[in-house]
Order: sequence, then structure tokens, then C-alpha cells
Amino acid sequence: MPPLVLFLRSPDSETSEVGRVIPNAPPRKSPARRCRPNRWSGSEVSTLRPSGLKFQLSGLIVAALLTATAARAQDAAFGSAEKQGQSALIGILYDLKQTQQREPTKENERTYRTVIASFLQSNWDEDILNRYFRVTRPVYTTQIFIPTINADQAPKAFGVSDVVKPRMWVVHYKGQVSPPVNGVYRFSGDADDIIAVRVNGRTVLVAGQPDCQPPPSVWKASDADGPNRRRPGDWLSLKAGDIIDLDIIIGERPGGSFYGVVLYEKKGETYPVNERGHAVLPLFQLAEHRMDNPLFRTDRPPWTCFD
Ligand SMILES: [Ca+2]
Repeated sequence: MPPLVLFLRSPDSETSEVGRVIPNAPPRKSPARRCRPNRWSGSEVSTLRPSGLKFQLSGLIVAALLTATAARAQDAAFGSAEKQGQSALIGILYDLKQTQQREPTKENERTYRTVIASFLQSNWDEDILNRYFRVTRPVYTTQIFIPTINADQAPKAFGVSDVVKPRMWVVHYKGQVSPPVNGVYRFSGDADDIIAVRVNGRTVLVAGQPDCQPPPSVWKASDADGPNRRRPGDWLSLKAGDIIDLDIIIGERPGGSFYGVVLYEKKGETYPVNERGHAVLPLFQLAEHRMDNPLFRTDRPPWTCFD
């Protein structure tokens, strides 16, 4: 069963791209980095299923069901402990706060950015991440879309919430993929705090919080950011059937709220625009999983993933 994701909207907020809930009130300064609890609105919470069937839930009776469903959705957002019957990206969690022997490291929120930059600068040399606590159990996922949730969901998804505090972590996903048809593609994405994509050994996208990103010497976007800091990556000529080595990292520095998303764009393709005039790009998916989210589309053929 593919991961189940809830799309939440409260009456006094609007949802921006992609999945972040932004209050209508003026933005706060530093507290904006802190996690805001989801506020439920029973009449507007929709549960989405692969069939596309959408139904409205309301009232106290369903509150418990919603809570349980939300917990499952958050657990699955980073991936599942077991493959769900299809090829998938494999994700490994690293905790930069401790060594493999679970001794404290010298890293702090200031040096977190340096470690990320060093990893990317070294062409994603895993020896750099292997200096830190590497969780044995991986997760598997067929898409990168983590709606705004508490960063503690990452250690929880990997079954290590008792030994990994929810900050200064990195998840490294990797897999071999192929696009559905020949074309010129680019990934785009955003994260709170950091996301980066590498294709065939070359970094093609780095996005996220500015104070977490490596210097431009590591990677620089060739095009302007899209709406809400959605950053486009490098254009790539890709052929269906050709095996592409794909690496993606996501990471959280201070703790609090996390989200991350990877979309893609095919040159020459015309995409519909939403009510704000922003192109609605397809979510990068390796398995069909329809989601009723107006901020991206999931009606395109999935990419192929190889074991
Ligand atoms: Ca964050």
C-alpha cells in the first residue's frame, strides 16, 4: 500500500506550495522556524486514497480516527520499513550529533551546514556521513513528499526515536531510476531545512533554508526560484530505459518543523497553473499514487525504479 498523506487546511490559514500551512497573520520572525501544530477542521479534512475517492469527515466521532490516520501518514512520509511490493528508493538516516559508538560529536547547528557543504563538495562521499551515527534500519519510499510535520517523525520512521533527538539529522535516499519517456527534465524542490539531488554523480539541485545551504561554489541554480522558494535544478537530457543513479538528501538542522518535496518538469510540456498563476508540476513518483493536492499533480506516469 502506498504511503497515505493527509492534506490539511484550517479555516484561518492557507496552504502554500507545497504543503506548508501559512497563517494569514503576518509572518513571525524566528518562531517561524518552530513547529506549528496542525489545527484540525473536521469539516475540511479530506482523506485521500489511491483510487482518488475523496470523502469528507467531520465531528468528534472521527477525531480518534483522524489522529490515528495522521500518525500513520506521518510515519509513512519518510518511507516504510518494508518495501511495499515495488522497487523504491532506499533511505538511510544519519545523526550528526553522535558517532556510531553513540558518543557526542563536535557538530552543532553552526557546523551542520559545513558538514552538508563538505558532503556535497566531495561529490557525496558517504565516508563523511559515515563518521556519524548511521541507523541500521533503512526505509523505502516511491516519492519525496513530506508535508509539514514535526521533525521528530524522522527518527520515529527509522525506529530510533529513543536514541536520536529530532535535530541535526540527514536522510540519504538512493536508487536507480528512469523517466517514463525520453526528454529534457529538471527536478525542483524545497525543504525546511535542506534538500539536494544528485543525478549520475553530479549535484543538480540544492534548496531549502538559506542558512543551511552550502556556498554557491558547491552548486548554483541557473534559473530563478519559483513560487515560495521552489527551486529549479539543472536541465538533464534523459532517456526512458536508461538507468540513472539518483541520490537525494533531506535534512533538519534545528528541529521543530520539517518538510520536503521533489517535483519535476519536462521541457516543452505545458502544465496547468493554479489560482495563483503558478505552474502545477508533477510530483516525482516511482509508483502510481494519486493525491488530491492542488499544489502538485500526480496524474503522470511514474518513473521506473530498478532494484
Ligand atoms: Ca526545519
